[in-house]
Amino acid sequence: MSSIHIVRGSVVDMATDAIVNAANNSLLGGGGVDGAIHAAAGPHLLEECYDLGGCETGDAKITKGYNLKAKHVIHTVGPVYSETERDAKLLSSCYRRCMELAYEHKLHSISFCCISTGVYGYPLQEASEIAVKTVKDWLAAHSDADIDVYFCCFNDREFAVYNSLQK
Ligand code: AR6
Repeated sequence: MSSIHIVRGSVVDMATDAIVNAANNSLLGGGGVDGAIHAAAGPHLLEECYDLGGCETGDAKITKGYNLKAKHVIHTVGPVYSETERDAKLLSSCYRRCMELAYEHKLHSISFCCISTGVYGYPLQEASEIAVKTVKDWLAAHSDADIDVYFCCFNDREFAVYNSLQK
């Protein structure tokens, strides 16, 4: 039986089977949550990322978690907000691909940060609606899945927006 939770805190600290990194196409680190995850995981994460050969926008790739509390990191690349129809498709694809990877690897818990809503400029309200709808739809289509999903809100604004969606 799967479940969805909204929590206030950093995805970096989550002791779930996987945490989701909002990465860039190189998968070789960056700022924001990407920098924080690599700093906490240690240098072996970057070594594994070198062998992945990057990642397309809307896709995701999985690595080990190294020094993190999480066993795995699922690296996904959200769209840079462009005010075109592609944005929503690509962002939705990120969430779907992360859920697929979690399922394929038989993981039972996954923590998402708010992909694309920082440096990549995706408006938080729109992005949060896509995040929650995509995950709900995916879980509805996979009733055999047993995955607890955590949406990690790094600041008060994210937490308020995600909580307002539940009503
Ligand atoms: N710890 C935890 N969460 C954070 C942190 C942190 N230190 N910093 C930001 N967040 P962002 P994006 C949350 O900007 O918009 C990187 O350089 C933030 O509140 O990290 O997808 C990559 O390499 C938000 O919920 O990612 C890419 O180049 C979420 O993390 C680019 O930024 C995503 O914000 C990706 O931009």
